[in-house]
This record gives sequence, C-alpha cells and structure tokens, in this order.
Amino acid sequence: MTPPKALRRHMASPLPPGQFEAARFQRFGLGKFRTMPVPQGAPPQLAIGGDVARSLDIWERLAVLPRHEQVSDFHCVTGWSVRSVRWSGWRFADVHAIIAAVTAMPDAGAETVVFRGSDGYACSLPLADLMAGDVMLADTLDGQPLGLEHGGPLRLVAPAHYGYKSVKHLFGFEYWRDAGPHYRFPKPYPRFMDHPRARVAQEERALLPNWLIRPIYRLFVPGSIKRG
Ligand SMILES: Nc1nc2c(c(=O)[nH]1)N[C@H]1C(S)=C(S)[C@@H](COP(=O)(O)O)O[C@H]1N2
Ligand SMILES: [Mo]
Repeated sequence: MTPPKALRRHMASPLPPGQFEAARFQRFGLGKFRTMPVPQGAPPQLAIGGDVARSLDIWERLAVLPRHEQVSDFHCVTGWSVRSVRWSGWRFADVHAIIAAVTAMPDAGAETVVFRGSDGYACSLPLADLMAGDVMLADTLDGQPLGLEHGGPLRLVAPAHYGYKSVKHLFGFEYWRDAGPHYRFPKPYPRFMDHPRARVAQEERALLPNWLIRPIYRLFVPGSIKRG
C-alpha cells in the first residue's frame, strides 16, 4: 500500500542539521538513568502543581479528552534520529486548556512547565512551546500500550525539541513563574546541557557552541543506549 501523500512527503524530508538515522527506535537513558529502576505497580498519576490555585491529580480526567494519534520523527541530542514514530494519547494543549487551566488554575505568568518522571528525571519547557499541535502526552507506541522501555505508562512527546525534553514515566508536571529554585537538570549533569527550548531545527543542543558539543555528544551514543 502506498502511504498517503502527507506521509510520503514527511518520509522524504531531510533530517535536521547534525542528525543521523538510527536503525530502530532505541531505548535510551542518560547515564545513571539508564539503570535507574522505574517504580512499578503503583497506581498511575498525573499530579499538577507549582504556582497554581490548586494542586491535584488529573489522571482520571484524561479520559474526557479527545484522543490524538500522530506520526513524528524523534531526535536525540546525541545525534540519532528515528523517522515516523507512531504515538497516541492526548495533546498537551488540550490537557492544559480543558483540564489544567480550569482545575489547577496556574497563575498568570507561570509560563515554564517542569515535567517529572518516576525514575527521578525531570525537564522543563516553555508553556508557549507546549501549545504546539504535535506536543502530546502519549500512552501508546505503534498501537501498543507504552511499555516501560519507552516511558510507560505516560510520556511527553515534543517532536520539535530534542529527545531529552520528552520526559518518560511521567507522574506530574508543574507550572512556575520562575522554575529556577524548583528545578535543575538531573544531577550530575551540568546545567549547560539543558537548553531552555532545545529546538531541533535551530540546533539548540545545549548552552555551548555546536562545533564543540556535536562531536562530544556523538561519543555518548553507544554507551547511552539502554539494553534489555
Ligand atoms: N524519565 C526519563 N525520561 C527521559 C530520559 C530518561 O533517562 N528518563 N531520557 C531522555 C532522553 S536523553 C531521550 S533521547 C529520550 C529517549 O526516549 P526513548 O528511551 O524512548 O528512546 O527520553 C528522554 N526522557
Ligand atoms: Mo537523548
């Protein structure tokens, strides 16, 4: 069967600057997170907090939202990319507007969102970037429930940003006016690794020049791919 025109165009588009195509969608972990146990068996939750009128768990409410399916490319900051990954779940823009804005009521000006994973990983993105139509909270991959290796039970998918922004094993997120005191890129990683936006098209890999960071990151590819 020939894929539809939009998908053919998508598949033919070149990779962003400095990326190479990986054979398959690899399970990836940054250093210690490669071996960090993910707590299992606890009931799933999606806790909203930070500078909000009310902190609450919205896991049960996700079911009221329209489901969304998409095919998007995935770009790890170390350089590997995977084409055409099929996700389904909910658009973050819907989670924000239909649930969070009404129930948690983030303060005006709380424009940075910090996402937290149950392995201790965390990352932030500007709320404005999260409103893009392809930013989602995904609970399936390739039509199957999202397994632990790719971030089950729920993960962020933000295709226009490097993979390190797409937090796996999501159990909550927070809105902050100033995220500084509440969040830093997981230790022991240096702060310069965490670009506030990390847009792939602009090659915002880190807060260091790309001529320096590209070859260094390339060295991390083999050691960072999680086996098992
Ligand atoms: N909770 C958590 N989320 C995470 C990571 C992690 O180690 N823990 N690694 C990040 C990085 S660097 C990448 S490239 C992607 C990889 O997703 P994958 O394991 O599904 O390939 O997840 C991101 N989200
Ligand atoms: Mo990554």
